[in-house]
Amino acid sequence: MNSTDKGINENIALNVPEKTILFEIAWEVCNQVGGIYTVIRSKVPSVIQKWGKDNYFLVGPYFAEQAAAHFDPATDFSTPIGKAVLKMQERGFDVYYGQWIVSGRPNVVLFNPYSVYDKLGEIKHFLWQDFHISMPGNDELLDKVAAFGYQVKEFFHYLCSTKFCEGPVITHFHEWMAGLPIPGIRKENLNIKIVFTTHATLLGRYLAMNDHRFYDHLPFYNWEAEATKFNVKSIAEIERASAHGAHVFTTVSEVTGKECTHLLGRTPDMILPNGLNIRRFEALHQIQNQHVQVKEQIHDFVMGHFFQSYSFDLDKTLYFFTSGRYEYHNKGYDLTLEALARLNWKMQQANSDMTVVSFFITKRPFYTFNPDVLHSKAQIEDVRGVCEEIKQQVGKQLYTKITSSDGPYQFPDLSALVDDYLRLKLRRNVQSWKTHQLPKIVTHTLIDDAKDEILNFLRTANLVNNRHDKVKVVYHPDFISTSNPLFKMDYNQFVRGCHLGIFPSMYEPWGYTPLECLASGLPSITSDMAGFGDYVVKEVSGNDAKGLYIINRRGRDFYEVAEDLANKLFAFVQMSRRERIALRYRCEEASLHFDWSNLGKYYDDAYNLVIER
Ligand code: G6P
Ligand code: 1S3
Repeated sequence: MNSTDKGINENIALNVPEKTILFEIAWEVCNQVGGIYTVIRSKVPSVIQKWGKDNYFLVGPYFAEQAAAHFDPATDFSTPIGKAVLKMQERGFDVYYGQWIVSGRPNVVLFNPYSVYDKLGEIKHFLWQDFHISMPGNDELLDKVAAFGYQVKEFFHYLCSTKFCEGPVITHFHEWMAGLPIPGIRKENLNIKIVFTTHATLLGRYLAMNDHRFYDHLPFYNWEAEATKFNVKSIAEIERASAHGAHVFTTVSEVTGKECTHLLGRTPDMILPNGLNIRRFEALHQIQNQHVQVKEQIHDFVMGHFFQSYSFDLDKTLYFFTSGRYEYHNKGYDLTLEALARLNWKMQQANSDMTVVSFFITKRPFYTFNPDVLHSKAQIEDVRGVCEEIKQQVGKQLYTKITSSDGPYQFPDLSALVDDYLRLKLRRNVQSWKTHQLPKIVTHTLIDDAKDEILNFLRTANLVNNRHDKVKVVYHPDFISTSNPLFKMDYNQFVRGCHLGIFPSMYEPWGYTPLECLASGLPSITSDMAGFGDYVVKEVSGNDAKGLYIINRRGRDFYEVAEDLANKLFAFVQMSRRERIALRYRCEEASLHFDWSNLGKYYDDAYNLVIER
């Protein structure tokens, strides 16, 4: 691969002809679905700095609800792109031009997929006839992708019929949802350069989920047979057509590069690692204060959730968490659970005075919040309310008593200053709140509780929040947000209040979660099978000291790796507070490597190469 040949640390400057125009086309422009949104959005300020605002355009789908919050329509249509949009509108396309309301406010063109639904039959017919891409009739996402792709192709077709394409134009397509126009653009021989980046392969994801020896078997799969088996043939065909049609084909990590070679039949020309806009996270000396503030809020939740049954010392409690889309095996939830069970045993054997509360934040179908969890939370609020009342009463009485006493000064008995009503109220509230039941594992009522893999592991391992367990588990089957009554904070805040993120993925093209931890000043664990982990092993020296722990999973036995992970967790539990504080500073510092101002150079290199070709 080129990136390895040239040395991944080489500083490459953008070297394209003056007035080159860059379009980036992605399904997640103004439309948040997953990680690609983070890539595109976080990159905007640094791209604009290099390209200038007038030479850079993003293209995405138009969905009214998302657009209402993220899109600001233009009033000036006098530019070539504005004029092309008006032309498309004249032809009956529902297309929008304006700015994306994010840092950098880039220009965007958005196409409403529904506006050409009447032509879907014809669009699919030509996809089959021209490129052998078969699109089934009743797949909502594929329909939208086909309709969007058709409009994007028509848009570039129009631009290239004007003088616009006489100057150099680069189009950079991300992922199969946006890649579909590529074969059409090549067939029509439009005068534009094409870069395609795949952020995973769908077939790889399915295979990894179902084959524990996915990487060993990778060179031997028959893509067509496997795609048919998993019923993802259309998407595999789109991925292959996009990869083969691009002048420059790229992906996000070496790990996914290998998958592309075998499943898409083309080795990426280069690797474009994912960065972040680190400045958005930067809090410098504030990271420590923010950690303490948010940790207090997490303490509130933990008191409401656990202290109803029994208590432990919050000053000696560490918060671990894992998060991400629910792919039990791919995301390494299985390994994390096994390691936590081993950690529990190790801490018990060592008679540790620490407690670990481990959060699983993911998305599973549920009915609603568990009423007991909400009830306990409400009850502890009542207890807190009465404590506040007592505080006020005592303060007032103390003041009156001290100031109105004529005799020699004597400090009054504070307990006598609380009246019977409040004593009784407090007693009743506390008694009705306390329970003999164990604290709940899962905060919601799951639709398929009996078959849930996380719960089944915890049941089998008897890691069910027993009083004597040193490792407690809270399974939150929904992403957290400020409107969530249990945590009342967003994900980024939650991260800052924790002590360690655990992400030992088995299949992960890149993986933003550990990088986001790092940028928030939080140590985290990932694996050498995740694109990010693999990159860190090769590119960042002394990573352990920087709070980036990489678990070696490649070619190793699951239980051996689980033991390694448990040992790392145990070592973390044994660190002193002073060591944790120092590590948080080092994490934030190490995250600078991943700022787009540094990693953007790989994109520059891709654009230099596509111009050359
Ligand atoms: C920050 C604060 C310290 C606090 C510490 C707790 O560094 O500035 O005042 O003691 O966090 O750290 P811990 O790792 O124990 O949550
Ligand atoms: C993909 O999103 P995912 O979570 O489906 O793209 C992300 C951005 O490149 C990447 O971080 C992640 O590993 C991929 O899996």
